Amino acid sequence: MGGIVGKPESATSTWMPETKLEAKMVEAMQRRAAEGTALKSFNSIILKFPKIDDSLRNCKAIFEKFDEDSNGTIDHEELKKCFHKLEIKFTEEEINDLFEACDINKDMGMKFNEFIVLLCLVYLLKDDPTALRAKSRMGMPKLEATFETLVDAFVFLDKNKDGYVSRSEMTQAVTESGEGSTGRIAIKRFEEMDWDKNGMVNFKEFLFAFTRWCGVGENEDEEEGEEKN
Ligand SMILES: [Ca+2]
Ligand SMILES: [Ca+2]
Ligand SMILES: [Ca+2]
Repeated sequence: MGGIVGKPESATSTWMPETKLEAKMVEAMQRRAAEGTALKSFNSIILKFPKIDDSLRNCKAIFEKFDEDSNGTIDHEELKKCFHKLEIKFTEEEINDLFEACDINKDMGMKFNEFIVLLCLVYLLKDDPTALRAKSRMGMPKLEATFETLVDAFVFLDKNKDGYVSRSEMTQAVTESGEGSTGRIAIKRFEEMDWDKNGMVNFKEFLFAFTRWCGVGENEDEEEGEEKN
């Protein structure tokens, strides 16, 4: 890698969300950040990887349930029914925005990895502090515990609580934990996460990175043009 050195980046500058959905994501993340994080070190995130991995894989059954015609993709109609069954209330516009944001290969459908990211975003967006925090929101308590861990990890990394993880925040998190070689891997992972190479990682990018690290979606028929460094 290279050519990223001269990019202006500071922990104090505010990053403007580009879409309404992203603005809502950032808002929800900041609300969540105000409650703090249970994670104490970068290493504690790494230690949770295997459990997250397991849980995301088990999510396949949920995916298959909502992929009614079993074509390996959840289309718009199937997604609407899925939300209806989970009693998740979204406006038509919100569903469209979510769908578009998560349909990264632009095939007008939710593949398994895209679906996981979508569910986790739903989990974050429907995190209404005035309502059922303790109660399972989507009727999938195990999966929600995993989503909570992912949100927690993001909150831990987002030191200035602006809803984005910058490269310097990633470095800070790693340095604080005093981890040398793990740290270098972490920075490399950051580069992997930062798809549009703007020096900032939002929650969606973070989630997609997780699904790739866990190998979810690797056996899809269409490979996502994996970058090799
Ligand atoms: Ca389908
Ligand atoms: Ca897709
Ligand atoms: Ca930040």
